[in-house]
Amino acid sequence: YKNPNCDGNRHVVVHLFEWRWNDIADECERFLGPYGYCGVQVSPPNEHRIVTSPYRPWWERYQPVSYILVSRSGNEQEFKNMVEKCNRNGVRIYVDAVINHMAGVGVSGRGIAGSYYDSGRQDFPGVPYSDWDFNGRGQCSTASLNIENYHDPVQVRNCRLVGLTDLQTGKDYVQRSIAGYLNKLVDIGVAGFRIDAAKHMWPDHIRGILGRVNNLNSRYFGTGKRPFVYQEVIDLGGEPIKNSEYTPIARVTEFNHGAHLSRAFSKHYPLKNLQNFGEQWGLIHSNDAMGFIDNHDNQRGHGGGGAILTFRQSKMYKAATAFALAHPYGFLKIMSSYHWDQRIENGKDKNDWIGPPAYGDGTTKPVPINPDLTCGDGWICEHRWRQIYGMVKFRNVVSGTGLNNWWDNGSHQIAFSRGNRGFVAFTLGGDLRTSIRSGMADGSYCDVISGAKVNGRCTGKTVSVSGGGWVNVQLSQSEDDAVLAIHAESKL
Ligand code: ARE
Ligand code: CA
Repeated sequence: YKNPNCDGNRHVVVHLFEWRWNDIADECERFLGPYGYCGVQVSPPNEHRIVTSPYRPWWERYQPVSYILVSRSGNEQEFKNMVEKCNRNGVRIYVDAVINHMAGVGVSGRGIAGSYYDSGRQDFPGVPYSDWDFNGRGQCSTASLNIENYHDPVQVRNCRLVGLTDLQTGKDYVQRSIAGYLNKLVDIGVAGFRIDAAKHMWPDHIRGILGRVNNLNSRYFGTGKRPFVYQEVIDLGGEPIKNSEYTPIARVTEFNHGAHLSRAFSKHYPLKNLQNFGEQWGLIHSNDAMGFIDNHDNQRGHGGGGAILTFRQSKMYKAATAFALAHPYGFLKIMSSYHWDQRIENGKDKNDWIGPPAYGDGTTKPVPINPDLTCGDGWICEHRWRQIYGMVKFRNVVSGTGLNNWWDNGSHQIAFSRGNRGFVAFTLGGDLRTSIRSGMADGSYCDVISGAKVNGRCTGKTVSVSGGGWVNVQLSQSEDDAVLAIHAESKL
């Protein structure tokens, strides 16, 4: 379950948070395929609650009503078309699987596909699940039936996460229902899953469910391939539940990866400290990790939080992302966000619920593309920022090499090579103008941060390597970016 099943030499996933299936299909063809992305994490595709107070928050999609493939992003036919078109363009689809729970208690009505539900009675006929499929007094000991104490692992698994009706994921019937949903997706051609709220499921239950999941569709993946799985377990230390309980099963989200890099690129400590970044910093093994700077929760103060860099601190964010993409650690995911107006009161964003750009009736807007490749209508599209897609390509080009020729100035300036395939330099403190040893062949290269190699010419800074691998680094503190990067395929 740890192999992402990428097509060819592709290594990075993008989370197209709240995008419609039709837009993702187009994006695979016009951008993600050509620019070398491996795949897309999509928002939950199953039927969910329609929340009207607040009006249509993004988080309504984390409240399942059934496993019918109708959601705010589109219907089943649109989902199938997307998977087909993306796979045809070499881009994989990973589904955010919300399987620990159903909708929050105390509401009834119809979900977005029209299925009736009554979460007060724990009745979800669209699956169907009934009261006896959920954890109750027999399994959860808190008076509220909610998780009240993260230091009690039984509560964390058997009680309700923020009031969400908690499934008995150990039950044969529940496992079969969940596996039925995942198998439908696998048969359509998805390449894997993010397991939402995996911390709230017993590891053995996840094992049991995955054991019932089919091999990937051989039409796209060849025979005998298992889905890629990454489990959402927030382990920032200090709680009894450890990500190491989950790494024997499949990959795990490594929240400390982005937390450390966010602190480093916010200058909480000198960049030179990153010399031994990785497992030596207490991170889980590189092959077990799904790494990222920010995600859809912690970019708005949900789930984990802390001083996480986001698109709002764009220069530092691009530099932190560039470091992550240049460094060999982990399998990586890029966040692709939409804009919302923050309203911070007492340190909390009152607008943390705001959903995607939408029309008055709550329907999500399409993603318009500007001539300079950026997106309009409130879609941020970090994955289309030149500094980010340039480094996604860098990661593909240097794949399989190690980290060599570490250089630092003892403080906020660093540089390193990736074998003889790539070289990066960073400064967060003062101009960086010096020659640094690299593994690169002598010649002229195009810096893929300030520009790109287009038709053999460089639209950004040209960088010369001479004298047997010495890079003439010219990177001033006042430039738009704190990074310079060249690779074997940006040679002029
Ligand atoms: C919403 C409302 C709630 C309401 C509930 C039920 O906001 O007020 O009670 O509905 O009606 C998302 C949102 C939630 C939202 C939920 C359902 O973030 O606000 O609740 O959808 O609509 C923990 C979990 C972790 C989880 C984070 C958010 O361990 O798994 O909380 N992350 C995933 C998703 C979320 C999603 C869910 C799970 C639920 O990524 O987007 O919630 O499907 C410490 C602990 C962490 C803990 C963290 C925050 O750091 O170590 O384990 O994360 O605190 O509590
Ligand atoms: Ca649970």
